[in-house]
Amino acid sequence: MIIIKFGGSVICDKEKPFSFNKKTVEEIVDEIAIFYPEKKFIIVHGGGSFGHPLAKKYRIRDGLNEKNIIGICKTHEAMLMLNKLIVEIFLNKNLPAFPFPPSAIFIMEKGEIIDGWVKNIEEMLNKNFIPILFGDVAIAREKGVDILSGDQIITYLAKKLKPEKVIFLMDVDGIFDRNPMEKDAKLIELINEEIKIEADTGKFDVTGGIRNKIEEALKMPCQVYFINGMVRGNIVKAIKGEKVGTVKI
Ligand code: IP8
Repeated sequence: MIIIKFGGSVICDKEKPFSFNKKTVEEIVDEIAIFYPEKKFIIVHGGGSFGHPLAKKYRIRDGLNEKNIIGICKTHEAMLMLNKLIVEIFLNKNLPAFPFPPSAIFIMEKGEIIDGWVKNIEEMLNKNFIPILFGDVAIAREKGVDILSGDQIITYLAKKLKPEKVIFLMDVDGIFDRNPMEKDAKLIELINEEIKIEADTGKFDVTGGIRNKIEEALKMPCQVYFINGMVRGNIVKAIKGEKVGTVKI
């Protein structure tokens, strides 16, 4: 089984609220279709320009309060809308995509998933469905509600379901040693403990987000790819195990 994250910046235009990159998603799904049903897939997509602007507007990270209860529902509703657009593309290509809203599966505490019910996902997977999850709002023990990111879901699923690999689709070629927009930015082709130590000691100018990705990749009990989801052929390469983007073996 392979878990693929559709990064928010790949499926949406970050600058435009409620924008959806339909053609890009169609092309991504075409690459996945080449391997189905021989390979099983779980898809997790990000919030993109549907979830993030609303999560910010309603201050969901602050937790549940009397002022934001409707906003929490609206954020979840926006994620359902984005999810529907993605699921429709799979179904139109005859691929049995089946949505699993994470708010109905996971419980969080201190920003982490502490509990989740993945039995149904496993069963559907065994029956050849393609479960589709997404970044969502979720119940959180101490603050009522929190944002649950697609990346956190993937770490949890990877530990529980032991996939053969996880592939992150990004809008850049992988993980870089500094901001990829900078002139001298170098792609990190291989992630291992050494790279993590170099990142921790500040040898790279990696942001918290990137350092976090390296740490999470090292925790996953499988191959992890970070590739550019906008470049056609990359997903095929990653699924076949060829050299592309950044890899944690
Ligand atoms: O884009 C965020 O998911 P992510 C989900 O995977 C919401 O971090 C609701 C903003």
